[in-house]
Amino acid sequence: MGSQSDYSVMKDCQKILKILKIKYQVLIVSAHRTPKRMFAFSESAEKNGFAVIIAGAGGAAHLAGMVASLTTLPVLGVPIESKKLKGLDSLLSMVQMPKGIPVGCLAIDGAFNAGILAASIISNFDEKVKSNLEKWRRIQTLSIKKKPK
Ligand code: RP5
Repeated sequence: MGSQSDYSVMKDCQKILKILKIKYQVLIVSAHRTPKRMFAFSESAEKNGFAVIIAGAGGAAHLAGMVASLTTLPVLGVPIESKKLKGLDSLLSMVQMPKGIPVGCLAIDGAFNAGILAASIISNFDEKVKSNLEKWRRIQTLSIKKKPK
């Protein structure tokens, strides 16, 4: 994520990754405040065993796009709600990536879904994660009542 201030939202992602037993790292990597850290992380991510990168950032949220430009790993972007524009700035910065370098953009503050989507991608080659995800989805379905209280 781009800042410590994104963590309250990105914790949701951590929550589902833990439930689905997916190994992860949580880091602050800012495209503009720590550009060298962003380069080093992105360029070595594949070699370091990452399968998916989830980038949460707000405002002029260029983190996901910049990371995506430095790796061919799938990059999922979580636009974080901003104070001034309620996250519309973050959303448009991420979703409007120019042709050639895609970012899979989630909803504003959609950190939980980013984790689920990462699990779906990982499920393509990891049977254990696939079965954890399927189980979690079954439980979710069963938890939905037929009638409201
Ligand atoms: C972005 O600027 C971060 O991703 C964060 O959402 C936003 C504000 O950062 P702080 O000023 O709270 O550190 O880089």
